[in-house]
Amino acid sequence: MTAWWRDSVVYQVYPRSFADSTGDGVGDLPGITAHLPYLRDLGVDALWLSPTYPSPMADAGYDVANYRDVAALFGTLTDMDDLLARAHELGLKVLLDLVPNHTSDEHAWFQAALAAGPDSPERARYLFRTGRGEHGELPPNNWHSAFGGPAWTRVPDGDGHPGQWYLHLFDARQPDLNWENPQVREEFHAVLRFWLDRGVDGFRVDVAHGLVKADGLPDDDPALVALPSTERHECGVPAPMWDQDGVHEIYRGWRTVVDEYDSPERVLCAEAWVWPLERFLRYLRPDELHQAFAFEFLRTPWQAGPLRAEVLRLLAGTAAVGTAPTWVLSNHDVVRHATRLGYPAGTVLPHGIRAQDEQPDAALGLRRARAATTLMLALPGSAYLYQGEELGLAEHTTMPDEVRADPTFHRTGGQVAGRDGCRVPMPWRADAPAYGFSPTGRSWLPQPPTYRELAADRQAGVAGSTLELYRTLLAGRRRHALGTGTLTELPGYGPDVVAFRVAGSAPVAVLVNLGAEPVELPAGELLAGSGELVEGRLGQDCAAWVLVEG
Ligand code: ISL
Repeated sequence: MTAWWRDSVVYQVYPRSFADSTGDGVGDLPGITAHLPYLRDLGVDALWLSPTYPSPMADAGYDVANYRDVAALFGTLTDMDDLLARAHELGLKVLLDLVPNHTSDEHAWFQAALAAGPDSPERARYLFRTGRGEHGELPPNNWHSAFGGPAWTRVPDGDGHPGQWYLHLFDARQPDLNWENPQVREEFHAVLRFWLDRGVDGFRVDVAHGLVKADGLPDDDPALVALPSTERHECGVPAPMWDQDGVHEIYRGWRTVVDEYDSPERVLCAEAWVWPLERFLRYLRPDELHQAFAFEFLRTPWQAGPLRAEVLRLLAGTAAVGTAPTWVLSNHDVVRHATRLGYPAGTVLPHGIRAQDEQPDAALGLRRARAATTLMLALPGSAYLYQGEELGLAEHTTMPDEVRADPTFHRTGGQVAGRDGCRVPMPWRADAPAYGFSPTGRSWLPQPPTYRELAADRQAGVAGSTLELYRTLLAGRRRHALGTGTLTELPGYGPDVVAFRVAGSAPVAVLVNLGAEPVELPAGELLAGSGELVEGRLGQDCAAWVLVEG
């Protein structure tokens, strides 16, 4: 029997913004539990919760102060147990977000490290170093934080004078752990067990490519060190802080722990921004992580050739290591695909969009986003959805700077808008306060007025709505076992058409038309379409599934 995760559709819940049960304007665990039937009816197999641990929230919870509890803002451990129990009752699996690269500066270990001083065992759990320069006044190396600014912060010594520096690949409030230290390794095995024993079905692994750093923390190439992190990965020159060979031994250890829990099987999914493909596939070897997000698919421009090539490339690559791809189009770190695709193909988007930036063509973006999802959900492998994409939510592209919370915005002195625009609270009911997100109408980030028409209650049961399209696709995918199917190219279509035959329990033709010329559909039953047909033919930026003859 195929393992459940091989073809599962996982829905990412961003807890702050899903559903607020208390009225404080921030989503919480009881809010999520109350909406689990919605997820069951949508037709997903599992949910992944972005972090809900106690945290000072310097990076929206990706700065964990205690790995074995729940933040009061989100509820209690009992609320988590209730969520797990209810989800399982409804046949939904639950993944948590594990953040192993760094802790919060409020974690007891970091506080102890500050108090203990240089050369102590407490500091050896992190990456403290003496600075360069005559008085140690310069950072130990030239690395940059992924959020902007230097990757090092200096702390005072016991006598109040400037002392050592510590490494943080992200915010200064997210000190990197030292994964060469056996205590760190043991601690994370124990954390995995803590949650697996409570019934959690797996973990998404944050920054999975970052845990091990090159020996001696050498300078990065000065010409490359300041590149935005994705470009730094792509440039083909190995970086001393990412994708080091030593990281794989850690995952082999985790796999052993996770494999002790086999009924049901538990899963580990890597967030690993790693190029080229051969390096990426190493994370997916049979004794390492089960899944790793296909970010290269997410980044593929809306053009038939590149899309076709990326699908085939990733299917072949993952097959070579005995697994299948993990497709994704949106998450809490990237501009939502309904907005991304509303720009001309190949536009290099800034990290977040502001009112003064060029605005997307919203209708075009939504049309293409629906087509992109129609393609994705037909593909063999697993797929991750990000909350709100099933409503066709766009990025909030005109949010006032005063309300921004992403440390990227603040660390770059406002140069980079950051990720708040994709993290806006969900609209559930068009006519309720905060569109049904919160009983008091409060909302930690403002919702744009366009969310009203997109509210879930406006779309449920409405033929042709984005919500109903997702439901149709998810039901069809399940019925025809597309996730475990085999994919071949369908011959006979022009260069602007992506055309595949996916043979699950029955053969389904999947077509995406990226050209201006309408395209004839193959004979068979039309199972789903992302847009209206033009005289029976598939229009531009539309996709369809047709159940074809054996
Ligand atoms: O490529 C990158 C660095 O190599 C980045 O894209 C990085 O992997 C990404 O920003 C990591 O994101 C994750 O960890 C961050 C957190 O802010 C994000 O929300 C989370 O998804 C720090 O924990």
